[in-house]
Amino acid sequence: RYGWTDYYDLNDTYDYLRSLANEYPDIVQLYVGGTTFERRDILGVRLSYKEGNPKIFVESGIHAREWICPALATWILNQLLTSDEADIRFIAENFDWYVFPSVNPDGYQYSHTTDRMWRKTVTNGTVCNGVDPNRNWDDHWNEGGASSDECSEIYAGTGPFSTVEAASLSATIRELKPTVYFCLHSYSQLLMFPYGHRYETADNYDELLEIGNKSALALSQRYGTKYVVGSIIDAIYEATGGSMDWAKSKLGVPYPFEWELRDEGRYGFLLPADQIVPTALETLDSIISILRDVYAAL
Ligand code: 0X9
Ligand code: ZN
Repeated sequence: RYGWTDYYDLNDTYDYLRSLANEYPDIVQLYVGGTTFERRDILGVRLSYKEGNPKIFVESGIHAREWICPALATWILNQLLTSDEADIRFIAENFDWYVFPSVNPDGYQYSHTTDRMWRKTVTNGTVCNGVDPNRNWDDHWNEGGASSDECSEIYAGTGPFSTVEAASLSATIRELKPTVYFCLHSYSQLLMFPYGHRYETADNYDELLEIGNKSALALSQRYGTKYVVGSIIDAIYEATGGSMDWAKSKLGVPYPFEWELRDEGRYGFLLPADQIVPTALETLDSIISILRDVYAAL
């Protein structure tokens, strides 16, 4: 019943992960990445074909209303497990994948049941509900492009890692120490890398820009979809306390990339479900390009 011609809620998404772990027990295991305000698990899977691979962490759905992200994350898992294309076999078998389709599960469920345009976590705030989980990480926390106003869409929380979601997920990422960190967001068609602040540029900025430009070219070749490539602050805007900045600066993850997926605003967060598969196909082209370059550089 789960598929990619429609969007699915949290329970269906988690059931799909459980079905993969049942169907492919030697390759896929369930992996709890953290917990939430409403006591849900941040559920993901580990996918590994052999020992000793570099790790990829896929953080999807940190913003609740960006529904294309969980759909893309599960589509990628299905491809890694079932495709016989050489490029896909290569990335499946030469990396260990830790994929978390919805790292804001309370918010994702709330966006299905109550408010389709919900972005933040769910909390019982005194005045307003929720924290922007992509402003709550311990790197230049609340130093620009974030807000101390509980009612703001970019509310940073009461301090770095004040949310159980970011605190618990960051502990898992710290333990894993991935080589590659992918963030999935929508929308705007951007491919970004750190940083979202003006205090420094990434130590391997030139390499990330080159890999990113090649990747956006690969993405465009399927349907002509255009992506803008750059650091967060250059490509989109100043945004501090984001997960990818933390992964780069505090963990030293060498290859962090973040997609703002389709579209450019015609449908925005309400991207029609018939664009899930085309979006996924072109984004996988982009991912393959990055991972070919990363593999060559390691
Ligand atoms: O504002 C955001 O969090 C992201 N855009 S979105 O429309 N998906 O909300 C961009 C954030 C830039 N990324 C980081 N600061 N890591
Ligand atoms: Zn987002």
